Amino acid sequence: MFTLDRATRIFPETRSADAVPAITARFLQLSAEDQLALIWYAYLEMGTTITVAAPAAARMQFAEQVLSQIKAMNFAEQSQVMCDLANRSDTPIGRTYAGWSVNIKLGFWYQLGEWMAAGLVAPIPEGYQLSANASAVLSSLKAVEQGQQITLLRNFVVDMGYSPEKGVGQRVMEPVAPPTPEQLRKKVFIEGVINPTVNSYMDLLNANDFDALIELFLSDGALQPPFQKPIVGSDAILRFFREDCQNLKLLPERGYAEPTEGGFTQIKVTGKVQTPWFGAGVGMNVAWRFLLNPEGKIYFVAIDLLASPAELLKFAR
Ligand code: 45D
Repeated sequence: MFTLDRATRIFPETRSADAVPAITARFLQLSAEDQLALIWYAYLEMGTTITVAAPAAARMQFAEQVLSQIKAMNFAEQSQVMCDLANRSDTPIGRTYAGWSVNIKLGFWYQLGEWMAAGLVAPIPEGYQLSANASAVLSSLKAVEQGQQITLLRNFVVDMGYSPEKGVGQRVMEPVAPPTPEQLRKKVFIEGVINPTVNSYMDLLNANDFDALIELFLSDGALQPPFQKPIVGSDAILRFFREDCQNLKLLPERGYAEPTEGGFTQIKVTGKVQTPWFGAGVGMNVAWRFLLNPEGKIYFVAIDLLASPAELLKFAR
């Protein structure tokens, strides 16, 4: 029978973007000053080709207090706050930050970036010289696809701050918006796959209909986001959907389904995903690897960020 561990290894020919964990590991070796400057340079560079969407006010309200506290500080204090976050130091702001959902963290940095550019928050010192290692990490980052670049930036931001026991404690998230009304929903078409569960998965996630979406999963099912451990159990998966998955756009293109042991079915689908932060500006190349039980419920699904566009067409038979 399938165990979670075995499920994670279905479709082993799928190659994910190894550059992301590799560059992240090198980034984490850098000093806080280098980390902040590197992100700044990368962000500026990306800004010449893609625009990040301003976060909605509903999201920003959760970071507002900390943001105004920072705005009232002098430059030296502001730089210290940012270094403390990068250093994961135990400070009140570091603790508050760690409790925020990914999108609140991104919104917080978005605002600081705007203020840095406007001269309201301490900029990266003029003429700041990256260390040789930091320059090398920045070159590597610039060399990968845009979808991998934004994943790297997101990773950098997510891991900052201080959480005494990772993952535990009060989590602060933006409110969950109501799902898209029925008449406005669109349906995906996946070449090569006719499977009601997989199609519903895509359509319900695109409609932000998380309560219906979670019904597709077995109660002990698991979902593995890119570069993360599987999230196990429908309660935890539902929380993840509500917290991190609003307004995603899934654009599956093609796939392949085959029966496997115990009456289970494994299905691989490839296509693109857009994040609300960059809209149609960045399409990330992804694979979904589903394992469905004989009743068509999801026992496991992994989402992989693919190494290259060539992976979109790779279906070993
Ligand atoms: O430190 O089927 C400054 C799941 C300098 C769900 C800065 C999914 C100083 C199931 C510039 C100010 C979610 C798994 C910092 C599918 C400094 C499912 C600011 C996949 C930090 C398909 C930096 C979804 C800033 C996917 C503002 C793959 C950086 C979603 C901003 C991927 C970076 C979403 C932003 C990604 C990055 C979003 C906004 C990768 C956003 C990335």
